[in-house]
Amino acid sequence: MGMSRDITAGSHVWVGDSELAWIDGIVINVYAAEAEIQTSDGRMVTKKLSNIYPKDVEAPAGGVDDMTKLSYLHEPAVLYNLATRYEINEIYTYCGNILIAINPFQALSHLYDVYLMERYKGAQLGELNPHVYAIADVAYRAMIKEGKSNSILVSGESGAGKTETTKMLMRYLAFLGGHAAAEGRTVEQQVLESNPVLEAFGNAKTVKNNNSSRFGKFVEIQFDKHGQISGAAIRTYLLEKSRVCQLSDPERNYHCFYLLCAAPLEEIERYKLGDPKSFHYLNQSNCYELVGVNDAHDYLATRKAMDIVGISEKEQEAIFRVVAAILHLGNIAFAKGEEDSSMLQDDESKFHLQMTAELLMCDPQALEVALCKRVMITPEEIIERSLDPLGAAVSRDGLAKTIYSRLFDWLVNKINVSIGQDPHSECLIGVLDIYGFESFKISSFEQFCINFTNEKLQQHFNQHVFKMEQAEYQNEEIDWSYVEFVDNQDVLDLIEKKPGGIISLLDEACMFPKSTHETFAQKLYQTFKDHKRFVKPKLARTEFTIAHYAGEVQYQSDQFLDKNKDYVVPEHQDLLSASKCSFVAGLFPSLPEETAKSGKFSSIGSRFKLQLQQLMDILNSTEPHYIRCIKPNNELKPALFGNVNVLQQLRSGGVLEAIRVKCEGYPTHRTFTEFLNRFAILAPEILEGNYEEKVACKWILEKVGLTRYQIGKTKVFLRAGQMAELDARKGKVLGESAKVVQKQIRSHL
Ligand code: AD9
Ligand code: MG
Repeated sequence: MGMSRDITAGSHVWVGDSELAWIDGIVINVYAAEAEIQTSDGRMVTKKLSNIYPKDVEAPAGGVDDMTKLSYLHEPAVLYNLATRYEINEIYTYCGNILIAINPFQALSHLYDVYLMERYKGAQLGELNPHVYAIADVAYRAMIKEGKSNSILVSGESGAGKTETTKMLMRYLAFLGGHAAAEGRTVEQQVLESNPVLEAFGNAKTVKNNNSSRFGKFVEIQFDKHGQISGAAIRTYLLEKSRVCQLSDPERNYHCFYLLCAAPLEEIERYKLGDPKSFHYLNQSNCYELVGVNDAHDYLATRKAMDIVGISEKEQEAIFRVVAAILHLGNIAFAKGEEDSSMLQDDESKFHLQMTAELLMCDPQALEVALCKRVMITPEEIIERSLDPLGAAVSRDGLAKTIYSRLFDWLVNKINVSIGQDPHSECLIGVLDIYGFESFKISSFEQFCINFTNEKLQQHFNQHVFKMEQAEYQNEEIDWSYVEFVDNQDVLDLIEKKPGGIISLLDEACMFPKSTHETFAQKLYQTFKDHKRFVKPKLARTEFTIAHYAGEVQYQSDQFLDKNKDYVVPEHQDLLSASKCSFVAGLFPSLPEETAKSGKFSSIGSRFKLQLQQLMDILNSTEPHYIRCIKPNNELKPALFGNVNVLQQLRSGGVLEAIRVKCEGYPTHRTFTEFLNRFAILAPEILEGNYEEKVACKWILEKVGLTRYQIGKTKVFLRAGQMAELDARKGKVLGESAKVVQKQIRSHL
């Protein structure tokens, strides 16, 4: 929505630009529905009036630290403000009480000094520069004062800085709620040291981030009645399993594999490891080393962190033995045997099979059978069926993925047990570090789950922003009853409604033996042919598109059925639950007879939905705070601010949506004094009378002829565009008085 009325020759404006998203310029001529503009890089362009936005010529040079201080709250103003600040390393900006954090891609150590922590302690929000510490401080104070739990939701795309931000939040909370002179392992130390442990096993280098978290995380820090940290719980979501056995250049597998290959010689020999290049699970990519990372050092650091979180020496040995076993397992290759069966490819594969069995402490023969054969149980008989080499490789990879994900879950559980929950804690601060909205050329089930998460969080966010706005209106006692609020419930229904939503239909398809992804896709097309948020792309046979709040995403349904089935092959289960190593056996507790034999699948989608609902329940019982991380460029370089890129993230992070919600109501709030300072010139007569500020403001607004504004107890509330109208009027008055002056000057000559 442009603000065409106010645009005249000489107006400073923003116009759309294919490269920069927005560029500023000056209007030269206005025609009926278009204007001719000279852009600041010297071009002449013609644009529709409806696509032209006014530029605030009175905006301060270094930008404003809170978007709500912008006179015109629109997309170009928001973008320009962030860019201006980023240029001078002001990476944090508020948008009301939301913190926007733009990744500096360089160490700004002055921003995180301990003395700064001292300064933020107890400071009012807005008193100091915007900062992560300020948000953590507000959450902590609110918790202490109101005895209510708080949460801090950190979001953003991969590489935007969520995990770094989360760690700063945790450090600051540990600083506030730590035990001053405590010795040994304190709860807060354990909480902090859980980070390197989880990162070693759950992070990997991807194209987008050298230390990308491949799982979602919610850390709940519990406090006692003195405001000291008394316990913690970590919940994780959807670890990316496929990475264990499938890599693409130039990514890496999980850090722990490379760390172990760089372990002290004694361990390397014990596990018969060596160059990472010799392992199939690592050598599918050509990337082995990371710039600035020393795997040998990190291996020891990880062991140390494990000590602190309470993982015993013996357990650590078992953990890394399992990691080594997975590497050997990956090197077992299969060749065609008799008929459709498969056999170990060569002596090398036999060696790796032997090693895998040794490390997992299970029977090598049984391992080979579990990899190459399947038992089929029919009502009449039990049949042993051979797998062909391809099937055996799939079986091997399945086993590797299962072992790894169980290992990860074990670690999370162990850390939780070891840190301990405080049963008496009444208040907590939850910190959420979760994957942001994703849209790839080929988006699959993982993106579907991730984007579902983001829809859920978006709804929570919108409701919160809306509520905060209303609270402000209520405080000022203005009428807001007609301000409408549109949210994304329709997308959520499409995905999670029971019955009938996509997840339900997927589960049905998974239970029905004859379904294929084609029949699943047909079912979706049929069911949702009239759904506003569902699109069948032209010519599509199995793809479908969802119109998410952050944009359309096309999903490829090919692997939805497989990926939704969390199914452990009973042969694998039996093999490992019989391991002589209690640690390994413990990863595979035997299942009740019935579930094991029925082959009934458990749905990842439904389980995830449940987990998400539990998360939302917790979040709903807390006072939320939001941090939106932004990745300013894809080169991961400092001082590069890509407009188009940033805008896309402001959109998918809901910042623009929050602004839309604000714009539905009264996006501009000004105290009476601020308002008069800017606009008294529109009614100079009020300067003569001795009017009350409120009356004076009203006088001006009436004189200008604005209508739908509101006057509160201390502030003027303007609808979108009204500030620009007032400025335009002011410009005219100034122009006229300038003309008068010029005339006078001329007549004097
Ligand atoms: V992912 O979704 O887990 O792939 P994150 O978590 O959003 O992603 P991360 O926190 O890992 O991103 O940040 C990526 C990199 O940006 C870090 O490894 C740092 O090199 C860099 N970074 C992020 N935030 C800061 C910061 N405040 N100061 C300096 C930063 N560097
Ligand atoms: Mg991360």
